[in-house]
Amino acid sequence: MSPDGLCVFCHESCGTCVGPNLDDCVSCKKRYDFLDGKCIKLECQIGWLADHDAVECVQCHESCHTCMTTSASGCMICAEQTLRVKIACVPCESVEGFYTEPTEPECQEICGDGIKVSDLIECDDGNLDPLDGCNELCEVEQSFVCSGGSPFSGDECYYREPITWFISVAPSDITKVTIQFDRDVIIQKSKRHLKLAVVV
Ligand SMILES: [Ca+2]
Repeated sequence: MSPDGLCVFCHESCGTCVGPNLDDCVSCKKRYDFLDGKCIKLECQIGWLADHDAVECVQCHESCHTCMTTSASGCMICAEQTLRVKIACVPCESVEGFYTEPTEPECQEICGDGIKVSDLIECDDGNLDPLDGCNELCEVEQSFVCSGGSPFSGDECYYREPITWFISVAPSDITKVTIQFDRDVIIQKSKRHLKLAVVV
């Protein structure tokens, strides 16, 4: 109330007051904290948490980007180069199949270790060899299909186009037969010896 007996508004930060000024608050509005006779709003930067009892910003645990409490299990968003496992954010290396790439904020999946634990790689056939369906960057190669990759097993890759092949016979010697394929193939020896009869 003013000296002339009229009602006046409290300061916008006050819940109740004895005057209109910032330092006339008796109690604070919601989301304001009482400190040194004034109601203040704690604005904490990312990675810090408003402690309304101590009326100060406190740092989140180092594994957190943002947090609800300052403990290791209080992260809302995990810090860079960590992964959430149950309630905690742990370094990439703590999770099988992942590693830390120093220049990347996200954990990276290991390529070539024979397991596939995320969608960060297309395939993992347990090696870094190209031309077998899953290349050295763990990308599915053209015309291949890979399947079976899981946290417990690697991918198996198959060529999805049928193989085309040609047979030719040397005119000078009909016992010499040439078979040509449209791509590299692996010739497996059969236990049975087959005689081929070539008719020209
Ligand atoms: Ca490969």
